[in-house]
Amino acid sequence: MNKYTIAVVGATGAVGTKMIEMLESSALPIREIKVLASKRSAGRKLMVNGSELVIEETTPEAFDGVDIALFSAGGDVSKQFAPEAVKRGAIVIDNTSAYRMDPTVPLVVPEVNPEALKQHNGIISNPNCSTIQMMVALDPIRKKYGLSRIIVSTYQAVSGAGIAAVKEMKDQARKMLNNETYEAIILPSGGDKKHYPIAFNILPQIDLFAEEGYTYEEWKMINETKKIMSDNEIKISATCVRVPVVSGHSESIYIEVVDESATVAGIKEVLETAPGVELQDDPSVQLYPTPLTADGKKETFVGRIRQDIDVKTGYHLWVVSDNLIKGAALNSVQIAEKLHTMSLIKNKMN
Ligand code: 25A
Ligand code: L14
Repeated sequence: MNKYTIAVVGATGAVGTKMIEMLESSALPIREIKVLASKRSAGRKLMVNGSELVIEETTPEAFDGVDIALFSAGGDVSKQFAPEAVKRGAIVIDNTSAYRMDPTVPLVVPEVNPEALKQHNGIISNPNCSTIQMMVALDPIRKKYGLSRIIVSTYQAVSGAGIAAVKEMKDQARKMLNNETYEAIILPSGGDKKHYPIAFNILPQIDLFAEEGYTYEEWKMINETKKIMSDNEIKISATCVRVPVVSGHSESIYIEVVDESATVAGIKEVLETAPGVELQDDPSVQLYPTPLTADGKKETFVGRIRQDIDVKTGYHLWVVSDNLIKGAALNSVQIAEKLHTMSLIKNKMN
């Protein structure tokens, strides 16, 4: 059987670390994992599958002999090195926003649009974490009842902003509890002018502000949803909010379905057997998903399904998933697995 050499770019980061974990438990035939990061981390060692791997600096030559490269080191690193990896015959699965809206690049959630992989030209984009879990929960409903509108408010975990942001939140919390002075350096966005504490707080800004008063994170959810669902007509709006949670994004989602015969029971039945979904919905025993119960899990959890009070075809859902797992690392590894089963990877050892 073919075995692949897989590179993880950004291997020391919040997402890269999880990518290695997901590869360790994947059924993909793996010859070798190469761990790449910035110069800062080169020479440090990481334990992978019981053996010590030395972190290498990400350079064009580091991709020689690589079959699959998983990128999660920020958009600039992807723009600089993804074309170099492709030039050397690797297939790139990119977890940043660099190529997601490029019409020649498939944007894939394997449960939803795996067939888009057939059109790849070397680079495949992994959608934004908030978009992925929303697609996993809503696409089965759309397939059964049609979907005309989505209004989503997110409650996003700090780990999405990287390891340093989590440290910042914990430091702030410790200092606030001790009545010490604290500082805010990273959030809401490292690239913006002002910074606010996240500990014991909520920030209605993720990423920078863009057109019409929406942030880039909100535009990503809007545009990526249309691309993944291949539906430019769907009405969708998003409000993205950072909450003081370490891992696990939560979303309050309002949808309008097309089919008037839809019911709460029907939607539950659809989600009961939907791939990647676990229904946790029983108010009588207070069963609903939370970020802590979703932490470390692969599934997208759905609960609190209710019909809207006024709109007959309107429904509300509460959707939670681990942003570093299904939202990033797992989805990327599942894309690699799909490429393998669909025989879409050129293997150098053939
Ligand atoms: O919006 P974008 O552009 O798409 O951005 C994506 C970014 O969002 C994060 C992810 O950060 C990514 O960088 N992210 C979180 N969730 C995501 C999701 N679902 C997500 N992105 C997409 N989808 P991250 O924290 O997970 O990972 C950052 C990794 O990037 C590596 N890196 C940075 N520059 C690089 C690079 N790798 C290669 N070449 C470059 N030029 C980075 O590796 C990390 O792995 P690192 O080794 O440089 O950093 C980790 C070590 O370095 C220390 N450190 C960090 N900053 C500094 C530093 N030391 C000194 N000075 C510093 N300024 C850390 O302590 C750690 O030891
Ligand atoms: O576009 O929670 O994938 O800060 C992932 C992390 C956007 C921001 C992306 C976060 C980023 C998000």
